[in-house]
Amino acid sequence: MSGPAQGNVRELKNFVGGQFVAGGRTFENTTPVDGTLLSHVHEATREVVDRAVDAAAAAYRETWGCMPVAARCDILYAVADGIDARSDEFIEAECLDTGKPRSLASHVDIPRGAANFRVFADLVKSVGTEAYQQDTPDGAGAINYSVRQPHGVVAVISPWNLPLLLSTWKIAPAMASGNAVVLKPSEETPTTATLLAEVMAAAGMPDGAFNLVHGFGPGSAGEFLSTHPGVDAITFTGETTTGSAIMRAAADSIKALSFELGGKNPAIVFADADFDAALEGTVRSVFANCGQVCLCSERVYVERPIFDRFVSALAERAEGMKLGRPEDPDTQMGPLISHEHRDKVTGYYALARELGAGIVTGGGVPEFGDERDDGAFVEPTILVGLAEDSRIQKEEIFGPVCHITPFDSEDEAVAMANDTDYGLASTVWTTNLARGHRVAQQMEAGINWVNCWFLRDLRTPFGGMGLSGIGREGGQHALNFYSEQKNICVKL
Ligand code: NAD
Ligand code: 6OD
Repeated sequence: MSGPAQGNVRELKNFVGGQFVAGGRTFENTTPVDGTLLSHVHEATREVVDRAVDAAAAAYRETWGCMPVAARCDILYAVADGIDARSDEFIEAECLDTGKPRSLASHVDIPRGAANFRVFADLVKSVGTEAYQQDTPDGAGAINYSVRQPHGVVAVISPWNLPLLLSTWKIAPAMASGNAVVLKPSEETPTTATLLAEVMAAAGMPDGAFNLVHGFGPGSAGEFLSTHPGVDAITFTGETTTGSAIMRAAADSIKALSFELGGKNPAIVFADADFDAALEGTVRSVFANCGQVCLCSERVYVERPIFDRFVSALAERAEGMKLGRPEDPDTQMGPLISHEHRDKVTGYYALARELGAGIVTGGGVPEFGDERDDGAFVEPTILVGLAEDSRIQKEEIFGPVCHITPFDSEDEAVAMANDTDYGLASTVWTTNLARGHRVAQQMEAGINWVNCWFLRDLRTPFGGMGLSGIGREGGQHALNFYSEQKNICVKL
């Protein structure tokens, strides 16, 4: 990590060609819990990004890209073990950078970071390709088969909400497939990415196979990387508008692109649902990680006979939610990622008020009377009464807030749920199994849950429709994206 700069304040450097290197200037990384300074981060200049891409290209050509698969996988397993061995450090760093409760980082973010490496190392060892026998006019026949080849240099550009989980979800399959990687983590959450670089080095990763550049988007490392002619593919997770900018930047050199973008996800609760399970699931799907999971439900549709009961039960749960510091074991919800993001979320609370929404609970900023008042906390909020075409129902807020709308028929619920330009995830709560299948299959979204939420099998296709993204990752789908398939036709 390049050692503490002063007191507990760290100095985070870029990792290029197996070495930690300084950038041009540094920027400050503070915690959203109370504004304390955590680190000075070295912003990668264009020259540092160039060196990272060159180092990755060399590792792809000379070491990592030509290593036998089993040897590559051994190193990836060592990376997973290295994360596990330093799990407490990773958890603490993720909690400080994001403000999320320790229980979340220790049960979800960090174990998934290690699991991502194991899952894709396992998978790549058994990956197959296709073969076809063909008749030819002369009767001799031909055989076609395909082989896989990595792209070369893959840029991974990742967001702040689940920093280690989401970056490793891309780094692991990219590297398992034989690509060298340059990671650009979010400027808001640079710490676990830097720890990962240390783990990579300790695991015996060849120099240059994994590189890390810190910085921002436009005019900084994000733009330098996405416009770089030496980058062959970009895998990006983040806002839809950023995805558009990256797509434009990558257009000139026709880079392969995989995008996991925003969402405005519906949850549909039928009157025949197991009420307690639907309530519990909706509490999670609306408020987990302070509503900052791309899969969170921001639009909840509840069948009219249970509407009032469900709204008051969800409000009661929101009002009882313990907001606090990550290390407090009672904490259920931390702050938002930053004051800037809080301004955006509270701006939507104000808009809801202006539009005449009923604010069932929340709608403001909590007061603690201690140092948390310098943090980016916001109240969990439930809205009702807005039209389906209002901005609140159309735009991604990315905070602990949902709007609840009543419905009278299955068709009406499906139509309202699908009335969005996004298409990432949906959730249906019902005890009628046929209805669960029927409704889930009608959802215009890449990931659809019935009677659960964020239950993941890493082999399944993951990705969004419409404004929510391009392509699918997960399991074989990820390995397909991270390699070029070449067909070979042999006349017999
Ligand atoms: P963001 O788009 O602001 O930033 C993501 C990354 O892109 C950061 O590293 C940022 O520095 C970089 N970046 C910004 N502008 C860039 C540019 N012009 N060129 C290159 N890089 C640039 O997203 P965020 O605020 O960090 O994350 C929240 C968003 O991510 C939400 O919209 C959320 O829905 C989405 N998200 C989607 C998924 C998914 O799987 N679909 C997962 C997590 C988050
Ligand atoms: O679980 C995953 O693999 C995944 N990509 C989750 C995305 C969460 C969005 O914030």
